[in-house]
Amino acid sequence: MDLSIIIPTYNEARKIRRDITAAADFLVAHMKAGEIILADDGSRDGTVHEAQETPLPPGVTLRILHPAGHRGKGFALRSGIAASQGEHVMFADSGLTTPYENVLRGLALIRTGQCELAHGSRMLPDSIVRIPQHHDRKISSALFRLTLRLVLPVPGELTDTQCGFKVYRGNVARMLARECVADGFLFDVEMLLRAVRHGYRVREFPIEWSCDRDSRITFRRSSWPILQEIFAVRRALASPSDGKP
Ligand SMILES: Nc1nc2c(ncn2[C@@H]2O[C@H](COP(=O)(O)OP(=O)(O)O)[C@@H](O)[C@H]2O)c(=O)[nH]1
Ligand SMILES: [Mg+2]
Repeated sequence: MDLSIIIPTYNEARKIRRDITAAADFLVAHMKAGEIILADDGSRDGTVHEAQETPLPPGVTLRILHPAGHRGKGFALRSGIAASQGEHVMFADSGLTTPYENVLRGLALIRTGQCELAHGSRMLPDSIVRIPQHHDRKISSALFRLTLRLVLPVPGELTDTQCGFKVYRGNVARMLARECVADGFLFDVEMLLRAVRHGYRVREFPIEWSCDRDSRITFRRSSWPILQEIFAVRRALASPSDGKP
């Protein structure tokens, strides 16, 4: 299995068919064998039903994880990574904000031994932003990045830790995800910090990106949980028992 594609979803019934079809087409065109894992999280709008009804080409498998209750994007991604079998594991937000082909650059970095984690970035000179974020979201993202860097040792050279398009060496991702504690949007930052701590290498690759303004994040409702999670990750990393089974 070359690649596992994980799509985290929370109430994405309107988009999920297009996501799955695009992911499956990509796997058929570029991989010998691949799987799609829907990491759902208690969606109540029929996301799972829509996913089950999406036709798949031969050779592509779709696994649907939908535990009872709602735990957050990070929890869903952790479950998706634990269930994955790919030599490489990627995740991509619902909504096709970045074409799947873009991951080939990240995979090339891993396959040529340049890194174990490859992050899509919207901020590199070769990145293409087709539809930019609204000003209010730009401001909240900038505040988030500033807070993150004040509280956690995020490597200074990384330009876009929050991009929802990342690919990992599969066995490394499965090991790191087992250690992670973040249930929410801090999950990929925690993966990154744990990777650095273990001596794994992280590289960025440029992506094409179109902002999807239909978001589950709102400044009013999401800021406080995200802030709490930043400190929860800091505490977990500082704990003497961290990483021990
Ligand atoms: N499983 C799960 N997925 C989530 C949750 N919140 C958001 N997502 C998914 O994560 C991806 C990015 O979320 P989105 O709200 O678009 O965030 P934004 O792109 O940063 O504005 C989408 O695929 C969402 O469906 C959640 O609580 N659980
Ligand atoms: Mg989005």
